Amino acid sequence: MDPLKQLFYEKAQALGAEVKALLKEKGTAKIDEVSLKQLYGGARGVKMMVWETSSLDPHEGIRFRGYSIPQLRELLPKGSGGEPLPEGLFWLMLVGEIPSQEQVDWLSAQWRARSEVPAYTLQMIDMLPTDTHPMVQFVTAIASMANQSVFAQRYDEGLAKTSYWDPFYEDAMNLIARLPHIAAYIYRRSFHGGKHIPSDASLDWAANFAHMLGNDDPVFYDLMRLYTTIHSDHEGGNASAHTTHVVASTLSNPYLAYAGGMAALAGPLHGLANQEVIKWIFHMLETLDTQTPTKEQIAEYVHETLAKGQVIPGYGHAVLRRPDPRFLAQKHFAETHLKDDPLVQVVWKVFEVVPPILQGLGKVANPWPNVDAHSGALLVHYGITECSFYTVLFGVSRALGVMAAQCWARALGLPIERPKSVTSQWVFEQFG
Ligand code: HAX
Repeated sequence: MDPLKQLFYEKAQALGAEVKALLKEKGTAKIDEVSLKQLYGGARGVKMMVWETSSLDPHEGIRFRGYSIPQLRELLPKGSGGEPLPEGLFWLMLVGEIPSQEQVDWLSAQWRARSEVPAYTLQMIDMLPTDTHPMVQFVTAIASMANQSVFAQRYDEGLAKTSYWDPFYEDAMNLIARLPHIAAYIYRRSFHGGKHIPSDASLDWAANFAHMLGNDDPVFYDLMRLYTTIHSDHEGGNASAHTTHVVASTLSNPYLAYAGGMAALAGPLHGLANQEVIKWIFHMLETLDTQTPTKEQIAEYVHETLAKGQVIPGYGHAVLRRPDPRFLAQKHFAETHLKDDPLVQVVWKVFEVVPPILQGLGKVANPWPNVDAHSGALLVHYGITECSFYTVLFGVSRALGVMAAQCWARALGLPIERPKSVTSQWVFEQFG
């Protein structure tokens, strides 16, 4: 058994035994109540799922196994430019321990060894019209690999429930290893005439992804390391994670589960917001006919957007009640590497203008920027100008957390997810 799998197995056995004992003793203890507002309001705040890899505090932001993003930037093994290696975060999320450089190097090599995408998947991508939205190509490509699922094959042969976690881990590792290659393939065929760039075996997972996209600037390598670290997980309730969790709970194979999650990420209220932000900014600059709008001009444009009944993309959050630490991490990166970039400066000005306006509406629970408010400007600076691709980048990263969490779901033997629904008639009978 490989060293990461062995460590995961030991940790999972130990926690599994503790959970079993707790459920036996206190299984009927109440942890939450549900209000009518939550019933009709997207189940905000309802505690109904176990997710081991990260936890989101409304005021502090995301913590991965208890570590904040600034702590991860300090403690995880780093790439050449000083940003954390996403390999280290995956290790941390899976087994709860900060890995050594040697362990991270082992994981980079593992993913390299597992990275070959089936030829038929690439051919299938090539069958789609080149103007197919990159997220549609991404979802289709992921689903197409389902017939290579080790989990599905072993299940078919007759797999004991206590062993579900094992082939799930194999699929998770293979999927994560392949995603940058699939994403780069989609990018190069959609926007660079199908001129693909071979992988570089000397590079870590994120740097190789940057390389295959077509930019070998070491600072861009570092941006991709940071980007894929901070987008990796946001506890279990967000739509892409939750969808993956529900689909995987049916024992549908990990590729299909992740394709389902990516379909959820493709919505504009979720991951597609990174595309929408940059489109909104470019439209604003075009409408105002300037690259350096004043705060007053931005405010006027924000009011126009709201008057049309639209949301300001990149602002607001279902859980967070402060500026997203993932936004701040990207801002910090920009301050270090590209503070004079005009588009970055527009993003910062929007950050000054939007929150008080949203606050003034009196209904927006969180007027602050989320992760998607900053990423586009960074990507444009490094030549990734095609904003319809941005959610694919997010999707490559999100696999790290979601797949690690699903390894835990199988190891803990979590059952098929099946909450209770009620009709409005029932509601009125009870409360009308
Ligand atoms: N602009 C304008 N209005 C907003 C708003 C925004 N950015 N954010 C919330 N509101 C409005 C809601 O539309 C809602 O209005 P109605 O009562 O008229 O329907 C009201 O404020 C209350 O909503 P909320 O409780 O503050 O927010 P929700 O939990 O319902 O929704 C969203 C959270 C993220 C979906 C929401 O803030 C939004 O639509 N933001 C813009 C899109 C966006 O940036 N999405 C990405 C979020 C992060 C993420 O998942 N990334 O992948």
